[in-house]
Amino acid sequence: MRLSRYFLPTLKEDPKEAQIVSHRLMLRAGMIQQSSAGIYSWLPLGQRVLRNIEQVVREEQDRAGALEILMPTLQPADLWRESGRYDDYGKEMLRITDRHDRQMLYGPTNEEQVTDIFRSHVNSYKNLPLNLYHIQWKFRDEVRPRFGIMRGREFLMKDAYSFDLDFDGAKIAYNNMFVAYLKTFARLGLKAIPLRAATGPIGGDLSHEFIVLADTGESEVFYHKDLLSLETPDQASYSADELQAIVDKWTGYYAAADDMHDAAACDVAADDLVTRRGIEVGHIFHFGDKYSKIMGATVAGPDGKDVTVSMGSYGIGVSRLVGGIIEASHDYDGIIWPESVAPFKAGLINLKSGDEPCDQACDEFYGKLQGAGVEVLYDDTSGRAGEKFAKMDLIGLPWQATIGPRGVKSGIVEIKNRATGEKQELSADDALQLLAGRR
Ligand code: 5CA
Repeated sequence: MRLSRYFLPTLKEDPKEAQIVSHRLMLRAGMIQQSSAGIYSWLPLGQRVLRNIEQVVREEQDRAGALEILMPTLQPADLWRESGRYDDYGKEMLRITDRHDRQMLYGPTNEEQVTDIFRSHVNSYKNLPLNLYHIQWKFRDEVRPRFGIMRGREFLMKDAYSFDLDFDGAKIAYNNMFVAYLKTFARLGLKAIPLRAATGPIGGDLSHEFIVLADTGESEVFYHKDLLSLETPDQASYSADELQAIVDKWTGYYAAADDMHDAAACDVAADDLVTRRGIEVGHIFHFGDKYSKIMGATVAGPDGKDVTVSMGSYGIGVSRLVGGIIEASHDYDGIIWPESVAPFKAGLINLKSGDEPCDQACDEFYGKLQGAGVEVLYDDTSGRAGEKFAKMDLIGLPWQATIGPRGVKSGIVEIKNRATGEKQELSADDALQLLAGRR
């Protein structure tokens, strides 16, 4: 992509409304634009990152055996009356009346909707276990939307819902998602810690939050320091016993957010207990028959008798993760994207646009990168060199390739690694090999 053709409305100054670094950098890097409180448009660069995160989340859900569906954003109020949550949800729910005076709502979550799908089509234990997920916009009329997309009113969530015959099956489904989450966050370049959590309006008795450490996180967390050095599971699939062993290992260390932390009950030695702040990027719940019972989601069991299914739900804050990753990975100059989610793998800087030999060398190198399948943003504009470097650092592409009059003469491309700052001068061919990941 040529920058001269792109839409990248970067800002030189820090926007006043942004209190935390990720919000500031997302606005400065031209990723988002506020529409109204807690509601944002995603501009091209932001949209690419959002898509990439969504794709990693999707691949790990698919790999874990969950099936992707897409449920609507607008739901009928009647479904929520059945579960009893229409009144309970209170002011956070955005209620809408259609032209026929039917009451609707913009979904804050989808337990009722998915239970309705399940009860309409699944009749036998033979169709279990089943896990259905979607990646869809949610709306919660938060009292205090803040920190940009971190606590939005409209936000993108991956929510999965598992259906099992009994608690033992549901526990395997829960563990399966727990392990999928560890893999997902690791692929996003994050160290996520699972904490035992309160269940809030979703309900149920078994729940974990996954938090990413960041000074700007909304909750205070307390955890055993060894949790951070546990290895992420990497096998494609695990047996039920293996899943349980992994979950036991990760939950064997003390870890709690402020609402669950009990200093008196915490037996971790003071030297081993770390207190930091964290951002909740995922939350999983086992709530058994809370919705299936009241909404009549049953299947015929092996003996022919009706069994109320046991359910869980599993959320990931896809749009929040954009901010979470920036909080975890930035420096004074801007964002440092992990390759797995970077909007482009590399930036190409033409130090002297308009100078024929420079333009020619850059155009040629750009063509080769494209030919090798490297996603590249080519700064072919007439800006000053300093501005171009600052912009590339700000938007945080993992690699920067620079070609200027000096390099053109000697056939040299300067390559910079954004994360380490390390620079090397390479021949165009070697630079191509490096950016194409072949060396
Ligand atoms: N139904 C369950 C799981 S599918 C559920 O709604 N869980 S949740 O309320 O914990 O939300 C799941 C995830 O969505 C959270 O872990 C968080 O990462 C993200 N999230 C929740 N509220 C917001 C918000 N206002 N802005 C951005 N992300 C949010």
